[in-house]
Amino acid sequence: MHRKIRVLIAKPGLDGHDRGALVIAQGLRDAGMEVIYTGLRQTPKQIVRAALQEDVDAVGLSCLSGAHNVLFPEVLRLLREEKAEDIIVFGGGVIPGPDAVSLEEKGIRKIFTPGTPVKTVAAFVEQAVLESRGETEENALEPPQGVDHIGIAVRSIDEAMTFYADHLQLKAEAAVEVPEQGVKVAFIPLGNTKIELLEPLGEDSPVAKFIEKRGEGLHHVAFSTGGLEARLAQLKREGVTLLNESPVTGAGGYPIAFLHPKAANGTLVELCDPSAKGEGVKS
Ligand code: CMX
Repeated sequence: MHRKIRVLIAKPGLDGHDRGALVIAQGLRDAGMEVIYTGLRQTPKQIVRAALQEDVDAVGLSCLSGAHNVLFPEVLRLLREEKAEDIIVFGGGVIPGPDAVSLEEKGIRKIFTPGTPVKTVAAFVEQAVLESRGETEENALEPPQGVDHIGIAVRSIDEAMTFYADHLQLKAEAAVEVPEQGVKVAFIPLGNTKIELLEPLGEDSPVAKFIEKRGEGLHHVAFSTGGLEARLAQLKREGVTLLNESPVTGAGGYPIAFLHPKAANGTLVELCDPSAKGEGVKS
């Protein structure tokens, strides 16, 4: 069994606002971690001493005073001095984008900006700690390998094909019907990706409703990724809403799953695993 993850949440410097720090502390506790909170106005030295005494796996620094560029690297320096650089340090607060990049370059593992869901922070800490202990599956969080296809909703595949064939000299593969999803689909191979034309099978089809509401056009982007089930479980832990809790078979014969478009600024994202073609999905 894994040893419980221990995290120190610390407020370096002079600002007196700790609501964010307390919310994160509670969120990490809810995720099953042991959390110690330093209280306000700690020096980097006090924070590092507490981290060592409490034998924590990670330190979360919260700073709203604008002194993050000095205080955060100082915590890293003191941890190195104590040969405790294996402790993961992450941060949050009012931190401008360029500062976040520079702090991450200096060794802060991740800077979270206001509005980040607490579950995202918890999932990050869990992943980073388990990785540093060698307790995670390798490659669990590899980025997607590419865009498998781009889905375009059209009223008629035949009519839409005149543009792709006559003007772009592209050819579609034979259309297939996916009655469970209410669509007829034609893939147009294009370099290392594909265009997927989606034609509704009837008025109740989700694609018919999409066209009625928004007109024909870009419907979804599909990223190819291995380990689809593990990735969906991870996304769920991170607080991302899934439209498919587990994979279903897509038009290409491989497992796919849709995420709620609010996860990606209004774009419907599909994750798919072409390498699992023909293996079927667990029911
Ligand atoms: N773009 C942006 N937003 C979209 C969207 C799209 N293409 N499709 C749906 N949404 C929004 C809805 O408006 C809704 O928003 P709210 O929650 O704010 O109301 C939300 O996403 C959920 O949509 P829903 O229709 O209520 O949810 P369902 O779980 O019933 O269905 C989905 C979701 C995406 C599967 C369905 O709408 C759909 O498009 N089905 C067709 C899937 C398809 O293209 N299959 C082809 C084969 C797949 C392949 O192999 O590529």
